[in-house]
Amino acid sequence: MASTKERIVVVSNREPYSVKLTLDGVAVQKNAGGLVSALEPMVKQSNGLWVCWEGEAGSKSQLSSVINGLSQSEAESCFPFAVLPVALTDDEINHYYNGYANRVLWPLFHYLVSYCVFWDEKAWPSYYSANEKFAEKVIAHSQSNDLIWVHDYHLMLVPSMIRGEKHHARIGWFCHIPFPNYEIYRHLPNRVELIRGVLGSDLVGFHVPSYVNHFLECVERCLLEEVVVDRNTSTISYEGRTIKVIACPISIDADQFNALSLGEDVYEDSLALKKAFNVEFMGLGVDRLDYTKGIVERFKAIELFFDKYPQYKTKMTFVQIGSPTRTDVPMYKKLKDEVDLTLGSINSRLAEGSWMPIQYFYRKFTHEQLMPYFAASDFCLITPLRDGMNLVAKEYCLTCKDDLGVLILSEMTGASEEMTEAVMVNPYDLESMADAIHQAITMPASEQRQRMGALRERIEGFTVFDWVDQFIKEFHDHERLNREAVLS
Ligand code: ADQ
Repeated sequence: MASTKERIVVVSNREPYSVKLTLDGVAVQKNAGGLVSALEPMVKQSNGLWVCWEGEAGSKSQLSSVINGLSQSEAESCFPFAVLPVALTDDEINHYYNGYANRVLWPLFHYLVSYCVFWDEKAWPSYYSANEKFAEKVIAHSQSNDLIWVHDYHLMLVPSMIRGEKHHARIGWFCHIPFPNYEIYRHLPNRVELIRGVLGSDLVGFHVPSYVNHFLECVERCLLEEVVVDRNTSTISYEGRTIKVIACPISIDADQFNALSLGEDVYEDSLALKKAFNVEFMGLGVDRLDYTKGIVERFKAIELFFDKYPQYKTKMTFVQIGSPTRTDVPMYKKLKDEVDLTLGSINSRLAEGSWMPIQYFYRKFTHEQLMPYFAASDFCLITPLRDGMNLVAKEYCLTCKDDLGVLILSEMTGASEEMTEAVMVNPYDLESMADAIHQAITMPASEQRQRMGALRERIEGFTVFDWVDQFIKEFHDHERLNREAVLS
């Protein structure tokens, strides 16, 4: 937990709350995802701050326009802590968020180098200036004892920018996506600046040990004799400071998912779903419609499954829930077309009567709405080409009724390093995925319970709240060791 004297200052691109001006006043809604729920109590108890992008200019839900229209007491009653929005120009949004962050860093860190758009000359300057704006906001509003916790690949330069102004600032950075090995990372023209940016932190966190190793390797290869990397202690000596690098796997709010799964209508709704699809077996995929999630390959594996095991035609349906995401980025529009085309060709070739091999919903579901789908599924197919962690895998395991259900998981996810009882697949190997589906629907109940029980226990034993506590504890431990080293 945070010590009593320190405030937690969270810095993230995404805002923790959505706001809307209504006739009755301001409607505030917590943004979905465990991150806000996990950090909210900590920021609130420590009287801390949250620095984030203000949202789309001119929109009714733009944070700053709503906040500016409120008195201080109104603002205080709306949010449990101070939210400090950062204003970005349209150009910055296009070239920083839709540009450098999501057309360079996102594909590259997911090993999809050919998806990177390196030719946008405004991308890097916009990324730099947007990071400067976040850093300036933190510099203007933070105090010396604050623990400043910066999140994700959008803001890799912020730690060093803050340190440049406040040499003794206490800064952590956490990366929610994979960190690639040097052979991939070296493609980045700004690879050195980004590493220097992150090394402004005292503590750097990744989901799993392999990302830690990749980062240490990249630091060593990019900065050569400027750094000393100690692999045994996972520390880096740089510019007279020691930076600790840790693996700290994010998880979910287990109590919340256990409670949601026991919701009044979940079981009945799950039976109704299977009845509506008129099948014996149901499989499920839940993702943002992102090319890293491997949805097209998954559909092709399902087609192969029905070709290889035709006895399951009309008996099994696969349901894919894909929520729209980053719709302003051209690659995402292209992916949507590709998913639609693949789906159309499979369904038109294999459909029999009213039975469809794949049912597809292109819209966002709330967690409550997902529950009956999780509960009705005999297996969940989580097959990203790469994924930092993947929380849907963990959410599914807590929602399976009586531990019945099979998780089929891509070995390219961070989750696969922890969730070893899942049926592992290579998302590029369609045949192995088709066979894994067959293994799942023929798996004896006793084996399902054994695997799922172990997965559930592990998730319940380390929740998203433990993740926050671990990061902060590691921060304090690292500070203490640094102090002791100075004294000795
Ligand atoms: P994401 O890429 O967004 O997150 P993921 O971890 O799978 O991926 O999901 C985050 C949340 O979004 C989950 O709570 C999930 O239920 C929800 N979600 C996903 N698809 C949905 C859909 N179609 N409808 C409704 N809800 C949906 C990034 C990284 C991940 C990492 C997280 C957290 O890419 O690897 O696990 O951050 O660090």
